[in-house]
Amino acid sequence: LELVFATNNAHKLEEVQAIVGNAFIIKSLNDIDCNDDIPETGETFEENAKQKTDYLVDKYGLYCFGDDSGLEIDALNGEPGVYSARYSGSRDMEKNIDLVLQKLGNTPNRTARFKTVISLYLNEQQHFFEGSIEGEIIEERKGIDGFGYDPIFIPNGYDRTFAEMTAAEKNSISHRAIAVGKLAEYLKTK
Ligand code: ITT
Repeated sequence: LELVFATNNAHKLEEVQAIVGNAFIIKSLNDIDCNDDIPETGETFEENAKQKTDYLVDKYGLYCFGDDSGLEIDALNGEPGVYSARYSGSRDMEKNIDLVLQKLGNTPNRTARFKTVISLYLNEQQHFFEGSIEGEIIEERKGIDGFGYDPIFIPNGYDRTFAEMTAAEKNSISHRAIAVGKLAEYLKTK
């Protein structure tokens, strides 16, 4: 089975490829010569994930999946949430992380979670698969691996950030690993 992954984020592509192994074949947007910046205007991860697959279905009629994800911080009322990629107004992750740390200041309540919702369009049917991981936001960056907000997030039960873990370690516990695991289980039944 071949599915197009509706993402422009090379880190997501790499993580999902590593997680699925040979369970199914992933084609990137590059593989189908699509350079489009797919619109994301929804208010929930579900809506945005569906917009990504709807776009490919409408334009190319392809079976595909999309990942919409982000970081929800309790003390910021769930922000950055669906605005995670552009929280500071740009995709500059230095600025996005600075803004989170500045807004949190030295508040003791630092609980947060990463969430991923995967939208799958296959055989004329729409499905969603979710994953989340609880943790906390630390006061300064640690680690250089991973991407996005990984340097400031420590998952519960660990003493290192996602950015201090190997890719294999992050990919065994992450929100994305959980959602992709559910996707792969579902695809096995097809
Ligand atoms: P596509 O829409 O093209 O897939 P994107 O980067 O715009 O790529 P999202 O709209 O889903 O993706 O935004 C998610 C943002 O949340 C992402 O840019 C990161 O800043 C952050 N994020 C998502 N998953 C993450 C992870 O595993 N580790 C750290 N940050 C993550």
